[in-house]
Amino acid sequence: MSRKTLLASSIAFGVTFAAASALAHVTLEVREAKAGAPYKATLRIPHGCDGTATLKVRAQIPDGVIAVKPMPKPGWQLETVTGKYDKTYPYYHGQQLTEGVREIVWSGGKLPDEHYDEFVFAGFLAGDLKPGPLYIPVTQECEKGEARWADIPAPGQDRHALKAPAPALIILAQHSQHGSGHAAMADSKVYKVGSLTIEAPWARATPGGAKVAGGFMKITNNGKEPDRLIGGTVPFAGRFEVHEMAVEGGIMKMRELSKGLEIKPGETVELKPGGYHVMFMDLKSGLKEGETIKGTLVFEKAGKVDVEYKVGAIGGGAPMGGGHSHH
Ligand SMILES: [Cu+2]
Repeated sequence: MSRKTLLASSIAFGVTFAAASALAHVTLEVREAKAGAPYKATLRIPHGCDGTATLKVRAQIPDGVIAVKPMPKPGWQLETVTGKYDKTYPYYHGQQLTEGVREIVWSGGKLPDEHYDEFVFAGFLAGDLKPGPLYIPVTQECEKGEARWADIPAPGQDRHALKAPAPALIILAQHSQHGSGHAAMADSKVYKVGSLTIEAPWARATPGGAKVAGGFMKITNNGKEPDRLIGGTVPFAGRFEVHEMAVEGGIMKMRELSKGLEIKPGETVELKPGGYHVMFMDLKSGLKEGETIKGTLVFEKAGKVDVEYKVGAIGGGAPMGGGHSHH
């Protein structure tokens, strides 16, 4: 092969590569997620800019993605730009988050065009995120030029027609509030007390010998005054507590809300696996899937109300943070 041919073929190769890589966008590894849950974003960088190495990657955090923490990357420096959120978001510990990381910058590394790499951050998808796409614009700064992955489709436009689409995460509808194992909830009941509405109480079946079980429901305050869920009873439990989930030392744990769970006027608070829940403690007997259990709930202002819990499958719904490892 003459030198000339070699050169010609490598040019041809180069062209093919450029054409192929133009199709490879910056994308998220996991492209669907539920609102009201943690999310790990893995941004996949398939190539540089026009054949040159990537030196910096910036990710913009959209509204509704809160409590963001970037994952440090060997060989890269990490910077975050923090700022105010578009509004106040409820989070674990009954915390109200008003600000946090809005942009992440990985810099000082060098990702050659012919290599692939991933940049990761963890965060929480706010419970009120609307189902549909959520865009995470990414900018790659390279030895020569930059690539901005920030195009967002206009209404009716096909995302795939975009030249440099922003990585998209599809927020899934929470049509089944209680996750799987919950067909029985179709005929769920609504209870009223004072200005409160309690919808579809349910509990999880317990494995043999379990001493605790979780109860879940939706509570809406239609009144003008805040109220609090402060307690309740079920006949088969020694104690009844109101719990929240909180991250402690990187591990999700549950703990008692000693002042109860506030339901503000006009608000609906959902008790669900992985979030607020009521806890039946010191169980005298287990809960079996399919049965109905009677109990009461006690509110600070509205007082006492009788409810019935439907018992769903063991582990039905989202996992509760690795079991009941509290107390
Ligand atoms: Cu609990």
